[in-house]
Amino acid sequence: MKRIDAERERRLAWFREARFGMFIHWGLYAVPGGVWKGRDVGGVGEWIYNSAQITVADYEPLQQQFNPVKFSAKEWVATAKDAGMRYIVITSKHHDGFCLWDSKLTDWDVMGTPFKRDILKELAAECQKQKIKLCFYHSIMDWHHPDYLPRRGWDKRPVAEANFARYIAYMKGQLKELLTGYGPIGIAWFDGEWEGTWTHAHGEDLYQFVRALQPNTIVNNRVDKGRQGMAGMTKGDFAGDYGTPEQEIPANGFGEGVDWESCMTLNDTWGFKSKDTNWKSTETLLKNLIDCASKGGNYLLNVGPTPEGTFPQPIIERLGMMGKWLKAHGEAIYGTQASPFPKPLPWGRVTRKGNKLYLHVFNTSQPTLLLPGLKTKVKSARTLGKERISVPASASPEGVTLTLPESLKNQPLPVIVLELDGPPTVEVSET
Ligand code: JFZ
Repeated sequence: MKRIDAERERRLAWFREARFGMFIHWGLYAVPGGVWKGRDVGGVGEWIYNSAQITVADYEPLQQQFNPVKFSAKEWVATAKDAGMRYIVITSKHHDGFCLWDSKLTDWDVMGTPFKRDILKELAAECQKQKIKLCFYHSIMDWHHPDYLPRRGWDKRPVAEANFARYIAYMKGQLKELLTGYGPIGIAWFDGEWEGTWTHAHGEDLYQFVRALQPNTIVNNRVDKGRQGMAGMTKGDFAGDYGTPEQEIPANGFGEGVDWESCMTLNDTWGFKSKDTNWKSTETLLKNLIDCASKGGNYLLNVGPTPEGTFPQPIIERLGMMGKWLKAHGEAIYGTQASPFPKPLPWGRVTRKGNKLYLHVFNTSQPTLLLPGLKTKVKSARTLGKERISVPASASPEGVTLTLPESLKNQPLPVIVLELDGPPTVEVSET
């Protein structure tokens, strides 16, 4: 039985409509950019404190080196908007505990750097101006705070005085700053919940705490203990509004009412790494976005800005091209529902809006496309775009077969719009 929760439907409406967001991992780790004492440290950039087993005393001087003079909230937000992204999730605080805003509760923040500007304030103002949702990633795990437990093995600061309850009070105080001083916040995106000190009771409490401060804020499932590994979905009765697959897209959707968002990197790191040039192609990125939408989920694509405060050029190029595709094909992404076919089709992906199906053709080299088991009558089939080329369709016991127009053969990721006589009915054959 599906629980119909009108409040939840209303609160998640923008998230379902959006389909595409920008993740930003930015902090002190951008300064070493994956290199510590001349050594290329393995792993993701934002984990360098952990991967290179740096002590707090050796990590702290990075604060004096953080001076991103080229940072422009206006440009960042414009880049996200032009890419067709509908929300931004930025690290207010990552695992190293460093805060990108002016926090009254610590000096381990951006005001203690030579830059001395409240980055989140500037972004909040720009997001409101350019009409895009601002969201915060906030790490529960904190390698820097003296009250956080457990300590890393090489961290020799005495633990006797550490008090985890006091750490939670600190974290809540900071969330209060973030949820009361920066306008409407779309999502509170928690992380680091896997640590042994964090319990289900903590998760429930933190979820309610956020909802009480901003009733419309969506909270991801990493607030609590229900997430099942990298696949990211919650099993059991745990807090959190949606699932968070990481670096993967589920094989199939989960049906209506189960919300999720796959977060993925553009290269192989979240936080900036100077030597990581393994950029995914625009085609791959767009296919990922389409794949997520076809399964009823969102795509949260990560950017790791440089220590100067800019987006690496390969990112700008790819986001620009994605935006171009979305300008022409956005109708087939935003506000769509999952495909009515239970599994991805071999030639591409399908999204749906009411009685319309959008066929995203990944493989344009085959002469026909089969929509297996589709029983609803096709009223019209045309390409999405100015030309509106008509596409021949014929029904058979197997389903509906479309003949791919010659002109689509060398187009990157074309979309065909089917108008059906009613809501799609798909008969699944058991094989
Ligand atoms: C987490 C962070 O540690 C990482 O730095 C980044 O912010 C990413 C979006 O989220 O990464 C994880 C989280 C969970 C697992 C692995 C990496 N896990 O459950 O195996």
